[in-house]
Amino acid sequence: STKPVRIAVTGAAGQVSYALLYRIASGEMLGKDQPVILQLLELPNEKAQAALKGVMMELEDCAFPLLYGMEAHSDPAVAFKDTEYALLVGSRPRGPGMERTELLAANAQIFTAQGKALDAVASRNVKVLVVGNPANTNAWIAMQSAPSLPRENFTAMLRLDHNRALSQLAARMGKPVSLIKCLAVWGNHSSTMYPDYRFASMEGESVKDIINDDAWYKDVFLPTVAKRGAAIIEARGQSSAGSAATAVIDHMRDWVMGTQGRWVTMGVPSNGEYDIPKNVVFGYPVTCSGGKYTIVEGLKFDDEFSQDRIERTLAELISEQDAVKHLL
Ligand code: NAX
Repeated sequence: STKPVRIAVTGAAGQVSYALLYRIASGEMLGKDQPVILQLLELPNEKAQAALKGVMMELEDCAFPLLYGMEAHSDPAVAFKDTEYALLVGSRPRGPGMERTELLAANAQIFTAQGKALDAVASRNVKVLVVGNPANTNAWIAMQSAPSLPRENFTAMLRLDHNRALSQLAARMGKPVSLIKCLAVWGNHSSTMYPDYRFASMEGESVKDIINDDAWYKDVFLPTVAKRGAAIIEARGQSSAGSAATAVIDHMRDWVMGTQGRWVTMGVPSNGEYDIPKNVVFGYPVTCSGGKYTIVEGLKFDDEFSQDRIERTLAELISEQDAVKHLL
């Protein structure tokens, strides 16, 4: 279609957005024939709005043929008007000495307001991706604050964890990432997530059998994926941005265009799959087709290690919900 679609991006002057907006405008997310209008949201303060103007000047200087329009906003109730896609990247970072509960509360406020704004003015089909941390709980808050929108339209980003896990497995086997199928990352986008290679295959063979090294899996692979964000900060002095933007593009493109049966990981509200309580936004393996995702069902959790990992990441999500639910 040649009709442009409206894409809202929050935290638009931040570093993830700086790596993301050019790729959306060049057609990497929705395809090279889909014109876009960017509705960019930043904090109302002068510094943030000035930085946003600078990003928009650069986007203008790219002369992207697909970029039909751009808007700068400081109010979500305006920024989300008629938007078909909402990428909620901005959130409150942990300040010095800030308690976890304070951080959760600050974000609860942001994502309650943004959920309400989506509910009021966005397209009824809006596809929402929450990137800002704590991503799963923020997505849950936005979803709870938008009762007139379909629950399944609210998702959280675990794709960066998925991609990190893919690359580590591929490197260990000395094979291209594209050959690995059926990897899953369960749970929260945090160090408790569970990257699970039990069902993964490469050229028809079990990845677990090919690697055949349980100690490597448990003592090297799992902590490497879990601590990768911290390792990037340590090395670069700043948190992941290029890889995070790539994961946003992957998540949205796959959701919209489909995965042709391939599994990917998305944080989505549970309907009770794998005994996760309803509405908890949980990392699940999914396939996508026709603009919808389907949770991969029927996988067995018959080993104690996996059961324990799922319980741990679920417990963390429940405790995050408990810390904020009185604020909704
Ligand atoms: P930055 O601090 O560079 O940018 C965040 C931007 O959001 C800032 O410009 C800020 O002014 C803006 N902002 C804050 N509150 C806002 C609000 N209420 N409305 C609109 N804008 C608001 O952070 P950046 O490195 O870009 O990271 C963005 C978020 O992504 C962080 O919460 C970060 O923790 C999270 N991440 C999540 C990842 C994931 O896999 N789910 C990976 C990447 C990233 O670390």
